[in-house]
Amino acid sequence: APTIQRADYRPLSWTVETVDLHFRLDAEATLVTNRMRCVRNRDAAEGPIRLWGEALERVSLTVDGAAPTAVREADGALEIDASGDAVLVEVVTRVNPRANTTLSGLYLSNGGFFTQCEAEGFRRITCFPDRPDVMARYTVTLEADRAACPVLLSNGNLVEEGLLPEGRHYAKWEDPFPKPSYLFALVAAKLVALERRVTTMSGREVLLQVWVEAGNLDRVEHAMDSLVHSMRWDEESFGLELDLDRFMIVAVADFNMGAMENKGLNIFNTKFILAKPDTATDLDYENVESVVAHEYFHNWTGNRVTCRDWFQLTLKEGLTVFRDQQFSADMLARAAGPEGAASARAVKRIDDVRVLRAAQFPEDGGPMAHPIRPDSYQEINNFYTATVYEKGAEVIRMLHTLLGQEGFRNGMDLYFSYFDGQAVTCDDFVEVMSEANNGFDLDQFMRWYEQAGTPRVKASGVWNAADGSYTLTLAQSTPATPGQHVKQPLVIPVAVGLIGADGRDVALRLEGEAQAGACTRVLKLTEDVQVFRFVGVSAEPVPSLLRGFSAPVILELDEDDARLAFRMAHDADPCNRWDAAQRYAERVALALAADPAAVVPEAFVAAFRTLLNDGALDPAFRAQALALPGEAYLLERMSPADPAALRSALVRMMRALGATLAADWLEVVERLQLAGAYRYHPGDAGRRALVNLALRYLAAAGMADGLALAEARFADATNMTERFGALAALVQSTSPARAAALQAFHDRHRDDALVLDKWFALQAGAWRWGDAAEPALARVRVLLSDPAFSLSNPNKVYALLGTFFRANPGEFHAADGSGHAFWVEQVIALDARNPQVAARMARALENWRHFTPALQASIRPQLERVLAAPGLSADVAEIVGKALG
Ligand code: B3K
Ligand code: ZN
Repeated sequence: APTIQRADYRPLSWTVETVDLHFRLDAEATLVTNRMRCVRNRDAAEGPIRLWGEALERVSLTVDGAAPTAVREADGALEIDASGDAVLVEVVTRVNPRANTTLSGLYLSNGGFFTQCEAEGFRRITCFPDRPDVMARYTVTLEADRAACPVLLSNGNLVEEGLLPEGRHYAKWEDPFPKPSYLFALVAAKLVALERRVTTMSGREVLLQVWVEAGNLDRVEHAMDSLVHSMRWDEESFGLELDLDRFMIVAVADFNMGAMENKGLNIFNTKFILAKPDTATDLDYENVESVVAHEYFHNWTGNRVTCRDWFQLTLKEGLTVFRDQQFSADMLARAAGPEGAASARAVKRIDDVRVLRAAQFPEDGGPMAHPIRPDSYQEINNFYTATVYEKGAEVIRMLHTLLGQEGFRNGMDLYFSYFDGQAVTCDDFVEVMSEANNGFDLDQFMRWYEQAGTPRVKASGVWNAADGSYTLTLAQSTPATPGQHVKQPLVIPVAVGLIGADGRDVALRLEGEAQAGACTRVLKLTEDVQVFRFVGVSAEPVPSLLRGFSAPVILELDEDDARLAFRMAHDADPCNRWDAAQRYAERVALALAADPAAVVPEAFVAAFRTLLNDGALDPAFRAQALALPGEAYLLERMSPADPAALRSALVRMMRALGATLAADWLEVVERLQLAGAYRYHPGDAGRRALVNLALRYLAAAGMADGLALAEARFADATNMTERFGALAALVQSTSPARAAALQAFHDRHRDDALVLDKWFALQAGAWRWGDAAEPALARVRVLLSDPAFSLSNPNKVYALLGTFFRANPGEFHAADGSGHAFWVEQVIALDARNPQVAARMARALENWRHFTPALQASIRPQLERVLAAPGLSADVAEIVGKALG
């Protein structure tokens, strides 16, 4: 596939003002009539009307009612010569929703019709200038069989509906706001809605609906609450109000990603809508809340102001992830109450950092490394990445840190006042932030949009007893990434604290300042190397750097074990306290991986014990701090990466921590067990998380009382968080109760697709605890033929294959290469149905060059086999091509 360059952006010669769409919905042959008023773009070079189309049967095409005089096909687009300033183009196309297994464009799910258009799915529905910089007003008429599809939805307001002959009916929708085609949506299905009427801040009454299949109506309350909370939060935090009379969410079981922010008609993966205590875990509840918020927030950051071209994707995604992170932190803090608020925020921040390190750091260190605003792509769907989303959110967070809460808000206000209703760029956003803050210099800051790779910040400190000064030297560098060999220094906000010997923070005073101020300061690192001198430091301090994870960098600081243990016990910044535990665990894991005979150091276990038994610490925080770092992150830190050696190290650590601290874990379970009805509440969730973690350690160590507890808890659980936590502990152990528990879980939830996804994932992710244990691959193969499994359902694929490929490296990278051969089989099978899903799975091997020579030798021919496969999609070809390139 050709590579598309950001620098090649040109406005279209013709754009679209209004679109009148008519759908005659039919499972195999849907007829789409598209009448659009095309207008000449005075700001662009002269040229033809360009319309993209894909997987369409074109039935007819007229311009101002007549056959067009000149039509050509060029680069996959239709080019039509037209004269004058405006013409009416009518295109009639026929599409086959049933045959559409890509889940992009118009497709069927459980008998209903659904669409997904971002990024380029609209061209699979009709011929159109399918780019985000073409914003038009849409009128949509849907016509379908009334019995099969009683509910007909599209964007905006319902303006007309009625009956038609032969058991059919129709509905007409009008969206008052101009929008790009990627925000178009329709739904025609048999659904029911939970409704709520709320009043917006300006006093308008709006109707909220969450549409699901009738059997799921008992699990939409939480999604609806989340929507109402999101609306309130955006009003209060940003002064942004819902701009429509009606806002709809629809849940669908077959969906490529999490959800989609179509104007007024968000379409969601059921996974991020449905929740009730018996089927959803605390994490599911949290995810529903944040994804509902994310899509809702897009209405302003994404829809009202959208992206000029797809290279600018982080303009809406990084910003909206930042907004949903802030929202979740506020919600958690509010629920936790004044005492627990700070810790609740920190736990949320730690979650976000964990995701960044597990998903984005490896991406930034591999063949797909790209700046948050990429310079080129072959397939845009491959660039909905952790870099664009999560690192993009970190970049916005740094802006927020540099400008302050008020400065950031002023910038947002100005952004909307300038660009409402427009399709703009990341430069526009950063410029407006600067303008709203007295010309705050953000020129160098723009490099965060331009450079790929995770920056390293190397820190060293020297305390001078004679003059009571502490000199901190910070040096930055960013490793080369594909196509980018030379890197310029970035603006890196480094939040710093100094901890005294008593464990308390020292009030900070930089040389030249009149008096000491706060205990945490944000230093601005802008050069390759910079020196900061603190004065009035009467005893040697322990530095605590990058507090709150103030920048998306890797901090390199020489700290011995004792220092890490000290910070684990005393760092006033919870993020850094967690990070100290992670660093200590990482050091132990890498040492154990390098030496099969090595044992877990006692001092490490003791440091864990201190944290575990610190009753002043919120259980949710302890659960975070006592969980070992993720395998994906650790593999990136290992050179060469050896998944089997790492797995053996982690098993030894789990066992040592479980056995040595058995009494402590048991006490935690006893103390923190909750009685009474389930409620989704951060305090309760934290307790459940720590109890589940305790069971994990106890079970891993094979402690009889721990296993008995897990079995009892599994049997008696009254909610999914406890039931699944206990089951996970049993599965990750040598317990003989393992198989029966899995079976019981399956039987109890056999009709529940989302719960079965958990059941698939748990088995695909299982480690091997005993010598006799079955390899995960053998189990995965069996589960592939389970009647509940389907390669056509993305959630199933992510649960079974995604977990095995991406979350079980110790098993996937088995030395005999069986996992790699299986990967080829599955990627090719998936690619024939759904290239986007296949490409996601393909990414599991992209960092193969970090592995041991033996694994590289096993993987390379498999990558080559995929690349040579006939009919390979552009999606997978780009991933595998870059991996081999
Ligand atoms: N904007 C969509 C993602 C679309 C992905 C297309 N491959 C969901 C979101 O980020 O909110
Ligand atoms: Zn988004």
